[in-house]
Amino acid sequence: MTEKKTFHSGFVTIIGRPNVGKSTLMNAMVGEKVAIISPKAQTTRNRIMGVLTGQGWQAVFMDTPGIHKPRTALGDTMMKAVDSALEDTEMILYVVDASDFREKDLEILQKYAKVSCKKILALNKIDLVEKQNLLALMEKLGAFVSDIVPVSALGGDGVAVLRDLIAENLPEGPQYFPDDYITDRQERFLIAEMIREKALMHLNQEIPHGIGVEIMGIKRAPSGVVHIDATIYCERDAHKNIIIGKHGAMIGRIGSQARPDIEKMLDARVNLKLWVKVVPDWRNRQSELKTLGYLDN
Ligand SMILES: Nc1nc2c(ncn2[C@@H]2O[C@H](COP(=O)(O)OP(=O)(O)OP(=O)(O)O)[C@@H](O)[C@H]2O)c(=O)[nH]1
Ligand SMILES: [Mg+2]
Repeated sequence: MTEKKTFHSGFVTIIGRPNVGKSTLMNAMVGEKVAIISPKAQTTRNRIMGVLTGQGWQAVFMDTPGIHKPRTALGDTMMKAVDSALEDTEMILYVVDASDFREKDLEILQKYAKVSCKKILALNKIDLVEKQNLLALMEKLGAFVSDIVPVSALGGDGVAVLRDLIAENLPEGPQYFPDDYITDRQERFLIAEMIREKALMHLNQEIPHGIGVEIMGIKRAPSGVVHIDATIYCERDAHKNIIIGKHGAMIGRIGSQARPDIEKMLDARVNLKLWVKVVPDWRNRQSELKTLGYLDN
C-alpha cells in the first residue's frame, strides 16, 4: 500500500492600508489579474478571492479593501469585508509600502496582533527604497510578525520567496478548489471591475471615489460577438460631463481600454456600450449598494 501524502491548505487574508499594493501582490501570487489595480486609494471595494495551487498545497488568498476610517455606507461595507475575511483565516499577510511607511501601518499591526494565526509581512515596493531604510523598517516591524519578506509586487522580486514561505506554513487541510481554479468571482463582477479600473486610471480628484459600474446586460450573439451594456455611476452632473468628456472623448477612452481586457478574459470579440448615470450620494444608499454588489461583502 502506498502511503497517502497529507495535503496542506488555508485561507490567507491580505490586509493593509489603501494603495500599499495588496491587489498587485495577490495577482502576482496567483499569476492572473483577479483584482484591479490603480494608483488611487481605495481601489478594492470587495473581498476578492485568488487561489494558488501547488504540489500538495493550496493557498486561498483573500484580497481586501485598504483599511481606512469609513465616511460613507460604502466605506462601512468595505471595512466589514476586511473583518469578515479575517473571521476564519489561517494566515494574515500584512502588506506595508516600504516607500511610504506610516504610523497607521503600526496601528494595523497592533490591532490584529490578538488574532491567533500565523502572521507574515510583505514589505512591498522595495524597488523604490534604499536597502538601508529597508533594514531599519524590518527591525521596527519584526516584533509583530513571524516573518518579513521584502518584495516588489510590481517587478516580481521576492514574490517566489513569499509564496514558498506561505506554502510551508499552511496547516494540514483539504484541497478546497480544483487545480485550475483561480477565483470565485463571476464574469459580471470582473467585467464591471475592468471598466472601473480604466475609469480610475483617467479620472482625478474626488471623482474616482464616486464611481460605480453596473452591468446592464451581457448577450452573446450567434456571430460570437459578446454585446455588453454597462452604466457608470457618478454623483454629480459636473462629474458626468467629465466622464463623458469633450465629444465623448473620455468615455471613449475608458471603453476602448477596457474592451481588450474583457475580450481577453472572455476569449471573444466584445461590443462594449457605456452609459453614465448621476445618482447623488449613491454611496450612502442601500439599494444602489446592493445593485452594485457591495452588500454581499
Ligand atoms: N513601484 C511599485 N509600485 C507598486 C508595487 N506594487 C504596487 N504598486 C503600485 O501601487 C499602486 C497601488 O496598488 P494596488 O495593488 O491597487 O494597491 P492596494 O493596496 O490593493 O490598494 P487599495 O485596493 O486601494 O487598498 C498601483 O499604482 C501599483 O502599480 C511595487 O512593488 N512597486
Ligand atoms: Mg486593492
